[in-house]
Amino acid sequence: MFENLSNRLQDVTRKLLGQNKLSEKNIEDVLREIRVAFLEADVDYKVTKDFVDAIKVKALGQEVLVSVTPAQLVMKYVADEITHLLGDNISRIKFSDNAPTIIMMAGLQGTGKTTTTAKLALHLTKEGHRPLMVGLDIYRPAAQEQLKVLGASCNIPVYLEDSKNCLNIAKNSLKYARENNCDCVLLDTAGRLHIDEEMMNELKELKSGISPHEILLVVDSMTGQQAVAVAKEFNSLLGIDGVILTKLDGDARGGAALSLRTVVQRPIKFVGVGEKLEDLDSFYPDRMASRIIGMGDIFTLAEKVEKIYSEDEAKKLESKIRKNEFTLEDMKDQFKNMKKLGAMEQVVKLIPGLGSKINIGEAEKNNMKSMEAILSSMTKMERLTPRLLNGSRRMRIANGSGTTVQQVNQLMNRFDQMKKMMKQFGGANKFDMNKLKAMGGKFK
Ligand SMILES: Nc1nc2c(ncn2[C@@H]2O[C@H](COP(=O)(O)OP(=O)(O)OP(=O)(O)O)[C@@H](O)[C@H]2O)c(=O)[nH]1
Ligand SMILES: [Mg+2]
Repeated sequence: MFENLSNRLQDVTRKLLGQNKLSEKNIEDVLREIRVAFLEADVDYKVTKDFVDAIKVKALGQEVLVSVTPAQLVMKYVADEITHLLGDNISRIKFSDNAPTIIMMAGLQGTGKTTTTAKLALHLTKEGHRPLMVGLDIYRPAAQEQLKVLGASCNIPVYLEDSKNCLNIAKNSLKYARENNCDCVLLDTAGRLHIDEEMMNELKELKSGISPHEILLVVDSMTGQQAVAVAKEFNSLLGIDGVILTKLDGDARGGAALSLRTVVQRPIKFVGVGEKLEDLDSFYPDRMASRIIGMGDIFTLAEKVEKIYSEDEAKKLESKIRKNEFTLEDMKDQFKNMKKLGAMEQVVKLIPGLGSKINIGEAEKNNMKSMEAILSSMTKMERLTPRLLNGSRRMRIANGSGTTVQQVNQLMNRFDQMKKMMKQFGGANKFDMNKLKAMGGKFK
């Protein structure tokens, strides 16, 4: 999802973090790179321009803060502005006090209306609702069959009628819903290849005939700016309440997601992220933004770190990382500190560049326990001088910790990886705990 854009922005981020001071010229360079990244991602031209301008105003006008480098500040601005482009806050479905809530799905052919209708129905079921799906694609017999099969697979009732009058079917389905205690009705309408008058008239007629509480437009994320243009036209001709962006799983660019809200002035409410019925997510702009930037939630991380490390500890670790003197003894301390943090996976997910890649399951948690046991079975001398750990010592440690030599070797590999990663993040000014803490405190 959004890999291309994400990779480009991560390159910018890495360059930024490596800089201690930013001049006007540097800022211009960074902004140019962001601009190219956005345009390559098929973000709307005006949206891109306004975005870059907004960052520029903030970056040039920034106050000099002792605790944060200008580069880190710019990064924070980029994250904030992307969140803003995506819509700031989550936008939910509005339910009517008078059941059933009527949700009308609209969109061009093949965008995923029927699949998404079923996905949304399943989602609502999980929230305790009792949805009814209604087949209004009366032109293709296969369309009705598709909905029926989907309904059967997730045990959600489907209302179908052999009639050529959409409005009548819709009205009858509302009656059916009331009689059968369904509190929301999802109307799966027919799609067309292009926006044509016939389709719009049918949708308008439905709109005025049954007054849906939500008109959700389904658009295919992979079609980029075309999706945005379609949404704009639907909104001006019909009026829509929100957008469901499908096929995000196949969209490496993300231009539609980033342009939609600004161009169409309507929120993205859900995103389709796969073909399975479970593959529908509520759309959280902030989470999506940190995913796009690929930096994890660096600010929350800073806050958590602050709670755990005393100022002295942080300074000591920082200087060790910088001098590349990180030992197994420090790793042991880290395990201790991580335990204090409670849920490990939450912390790991916050680490820039790792967040999306790591998922800690039960097996991994047990693995962590074994690693701690292994570290405790080493002598302090061994922890401080890892190269002492030859075969016979590893055997002794495995026996002492109730693990195997293979597990001891795995831990040593992991230690090497950690060292490498820290070297990467730990060059001058890149891993400054105090600065991270300051950012967390100021901008949360
Ligand atoms: N990968 C992926 N595929 C999706 C997603 N949403 C829908 N699809 C696929 O897109 C194709 C078209 O989906 P439909 O639900 O039939 O589309 P439609 O808009 O109802 O199409 P018409 O009724 O012909 O207008 C199907 O093969 C779906 O499995 C998604 O989020 N990700
Ligand atoms: Mg369909």
